Amino acid sequence: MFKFAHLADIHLGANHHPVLEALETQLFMDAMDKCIEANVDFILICGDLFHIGIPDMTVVKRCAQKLNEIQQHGIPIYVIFGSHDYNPNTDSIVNVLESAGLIHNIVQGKALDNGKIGLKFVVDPKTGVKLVGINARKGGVDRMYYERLDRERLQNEAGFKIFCLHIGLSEFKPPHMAAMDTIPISYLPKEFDYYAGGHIHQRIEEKLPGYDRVVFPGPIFAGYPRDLEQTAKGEIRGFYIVSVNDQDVFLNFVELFSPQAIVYCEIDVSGQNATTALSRIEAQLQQLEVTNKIVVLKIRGELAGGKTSEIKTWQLKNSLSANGAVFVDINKHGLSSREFDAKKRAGEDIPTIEMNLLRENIGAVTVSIKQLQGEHGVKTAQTLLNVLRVDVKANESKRDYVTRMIDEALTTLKLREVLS
Ligand SMILES: [Mn+2]
Repeated sequence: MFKFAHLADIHLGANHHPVLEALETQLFMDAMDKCIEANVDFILICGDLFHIGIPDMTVVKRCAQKLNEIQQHGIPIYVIFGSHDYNPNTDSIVNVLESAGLIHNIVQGKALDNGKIGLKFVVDPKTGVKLVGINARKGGVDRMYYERLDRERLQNEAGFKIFCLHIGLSEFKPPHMAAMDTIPISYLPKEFDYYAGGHIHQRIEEKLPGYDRVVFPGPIFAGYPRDLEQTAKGEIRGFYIVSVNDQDVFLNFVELFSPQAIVYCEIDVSGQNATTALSRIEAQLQQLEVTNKIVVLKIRGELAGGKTSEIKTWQLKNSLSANGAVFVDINKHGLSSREFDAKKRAGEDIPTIEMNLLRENIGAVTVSIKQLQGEHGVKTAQTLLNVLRVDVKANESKRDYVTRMIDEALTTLKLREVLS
């Protein structure tokens, strides 16, 4: 019989508010202590141990101390790197911890003669468990690794096998993560005893023919405000301790952080003017019991008058803090105002509004280049807008982002040859 722990998406260093930062640290320490108490044979961390490649050194120091304590107990920590662990220009802190022998990256791959990618198993010396995995990379490079994976050889290997991944699977994509890039499960080799997932910030425990145990523990706390919101709505955060006894595999989810710690409140202010809305929100918040709680407040709807900025975030935060809240997150993404958003009429989405504005104004463009005139001009402008509105990718350096933007803009304007 043996036991292992499976964690992912710890995101150390993500939270800067003192209360959240303390919780983030505490929950990681708790998780590690529970692994020691349970006497696990090894620990798996499937990506995103840290929130960024080079985090605050105090965060790193605390983590390294704890990893050292785990090592003193003779428990190896096997990892794959997540999308957040990757640093484009230099080594990340996970590379440093690996060099120091505190964690072991299990990814050992090489290109095979037939164009496929072969992965080598890492065997845990104590239990004989065989581990393989793929590190996450930015820009979908890891997707290509999965596509080219030599699955057959991995499938045929005997023994208790674990496949570690840090990518979403199309079959198990939560609806609120619809925009996330995923791979079909058929990219993974079949017949592994356990598929240890990371990257999806939600607990998932599933199976499909050939894939008996597909498990994503989700974060142990929160890498983003949205994680807090999901927790407030009922997601319990924690990790897995998996016990294996001959043919029997038992999954035990260890709870670390529960919705009781958070008060979630969603207020719709549609049809009210800003002043009335603010005082009604204030009144509603006074009804909440928030002492020693984290508060996640979502304000949405279309104001009939006034500006959205008149719903003063600082004022609401102050009154909640005065009532004992330890941290307040206010989300106004779904809030708009009819008066100051007159262009946005019912049924008109942003692309339509942009198209109409471009058509109305294209006549003012006085250049002889056909591509920039009339309907051609409108199309070019809209394509350029779409290119320029793309956000910086997770862990993309500012320099890489600027280069990518310039490059794509030049391609859109067909200026690349002219300038090269
Ligand atoms: Mn993550």
